[in-house]
Amino acid sequence: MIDPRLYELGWDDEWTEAFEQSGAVGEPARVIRHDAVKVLVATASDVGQMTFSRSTPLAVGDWVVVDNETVAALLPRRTVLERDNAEFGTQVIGANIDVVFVVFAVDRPPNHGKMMRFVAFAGDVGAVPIVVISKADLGGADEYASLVDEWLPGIEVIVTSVDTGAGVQAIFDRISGRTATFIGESGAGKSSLVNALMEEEVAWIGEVRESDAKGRHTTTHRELHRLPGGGMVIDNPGIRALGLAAEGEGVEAIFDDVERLALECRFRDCAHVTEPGCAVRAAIDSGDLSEARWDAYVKFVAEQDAAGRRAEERERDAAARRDAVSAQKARERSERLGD
Ligand SMILES: Nc1nc2c(ncn2[C@@H]2O[C@H](COP(=O)(O)OP(=O)(O)OP(=O)(O)O)[C@@H](O)[C@H]2O)c(=O)[nH]1
Ligand SMILES: [Mg+2]
Ligand SMILES: [Zn+2]
Repeated sequence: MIDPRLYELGWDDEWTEAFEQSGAVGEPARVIRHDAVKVLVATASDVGQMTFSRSTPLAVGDWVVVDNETVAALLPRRTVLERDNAEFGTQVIGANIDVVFVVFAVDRPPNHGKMMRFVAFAGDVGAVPIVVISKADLGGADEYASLVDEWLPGIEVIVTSVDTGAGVQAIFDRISGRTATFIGESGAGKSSLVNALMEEEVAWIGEVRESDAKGRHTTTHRELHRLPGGGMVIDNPGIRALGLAAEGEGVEAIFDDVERLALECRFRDCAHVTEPGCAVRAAIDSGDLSEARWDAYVKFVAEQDAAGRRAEERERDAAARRDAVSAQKARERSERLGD
């Protein structure tokens, strides 16, 4: 029997199904915080620390089955927001996230490339990306919003200010009882928005140095917060640079118009340079597609391809290491047998 209070943590009937299919014995719980060796989980009635086995990497937002203060099973993730980190490999930001708010503050110069990158990243996992233009009380939000309209047609924009309270209700409405996260650069105002939603200060807010508007990285851990009135949010440390994932729908999603156009070229392998019947060139010539947008698309695709090659290389290296280890083990075994 599922405790109805679980639904306040983001549970739904599909999770009941996944739980039953897992065959795991114990109580469903959600990971709300993750430390090196322990996780903090919430069950329907309680919050507590649990140990988990190293072979089951967990992330904030995961649904697990707990038994005897131990995580017994991980229910299959619906979405995983993760980023490629050259140093540490893949880093999971959060699991089972429905909505990603990509936050940009008006006190930094607008940069459409950055915006597209963050939105593509959110779209990669199948979460709904929404752009938030924060600190609107400082002025200049319109310029930002029109840049989003130009470069990210179809993506929703919410203009906010925690000083005036503008847009906070709209964010709450978009979460609508589900699980959301906030991503963006340090100092963008993510924690401030989370606090505004919580109606109290739960996350640490940093001071922005006035001279250069560079925020310190004040949010250092991820934690799932429960909103009064329903819904869950994960605050995130600031992200400075974001690489594109090798695979994923993000780039396709933000360049839907360009991809559709390319399908209309006469030749299937059209390089969109000098080919006759090229729909892309025709659209650029007629002004339907801006040269700048096309260039951005070409750049994003090239970067995605490069990420794909790097991922393949890493996979090949890992396979070679596995082969070397098993060859070594086989040698040791035969030496022991020989003794
Ligand atoms: N004027 C104004 N300032 C804001 C607003 N929202 C946030 N700030 C200020 O911007 C600074 C950074 O806000 P945070 O919420 O800590 O930013 P963050 O995105 O969580 O930063 P990291 O945790 O470092 O990634 C703080 O000094 C806030 O007071 C706003 O709506 N208006
Ligand atoms: Mg923060
Ligand atoms: Zn073409």
